[in-house]
Amino acid sequence: RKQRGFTLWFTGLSASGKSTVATALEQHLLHLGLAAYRLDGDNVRFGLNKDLGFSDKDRTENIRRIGEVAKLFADSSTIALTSFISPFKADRQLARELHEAAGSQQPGDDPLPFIEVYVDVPVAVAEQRDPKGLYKKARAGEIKEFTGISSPYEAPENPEITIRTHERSVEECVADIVAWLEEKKLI
Ligand code: GGZ
Repeated sequence: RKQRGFTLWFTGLSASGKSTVATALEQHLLHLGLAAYRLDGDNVRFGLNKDLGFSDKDRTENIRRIGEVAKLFADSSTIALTSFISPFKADRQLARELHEAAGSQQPGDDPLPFIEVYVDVPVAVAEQRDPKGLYKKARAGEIKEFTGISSPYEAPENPEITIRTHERSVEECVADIVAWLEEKKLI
């Protein structure tokens, strides 16, 4: 049976573990012989979205474009993994709707599955990790509008999957997501 594309949309604070888990999961999927592609700050914010900063308006546009690109990957039968903070509920909802609408262009088209993965880590934990010293700079006022400190993070209310990287290992988090995907017969 031909692989179906879908999007795994990671959302969570800076230093919550989104990219770490998405990278490990991408490796796992590739080893299974599945086509998977990860979109993250390194390949999107420095390219397609290099004109965007971190104002509310720019974050919204950042997420809109990423939603459109992820949809295209999913439509091409690839598993798209996105790891962006995506702090606003309405923006994540729009990305979800883009995937749902993708299935309604031609009769017989199915919606593209959109799976929200909430990387649920308290601000205190992310701030303790602070791998790039950004929280420290945000506390000092050197970075304005920093998510969790001086810019809001709207936690998902009904994510398909929740992972807690401060309570479980990366491998356990990946295994949880894989089990969910298998149960839904997506892989
Ligand atoms: C949040 C910021 C900010 C501000 C720079 N707020 O831990 P990181 O460094 O590598 O990941 C963060 C990344 C967030 O970009 P996203 O595209 O994921 O954000 S959003 O979805 O809100 O558009 C962080 C760094 O960029 N960074 N300034 N002010 N994170």
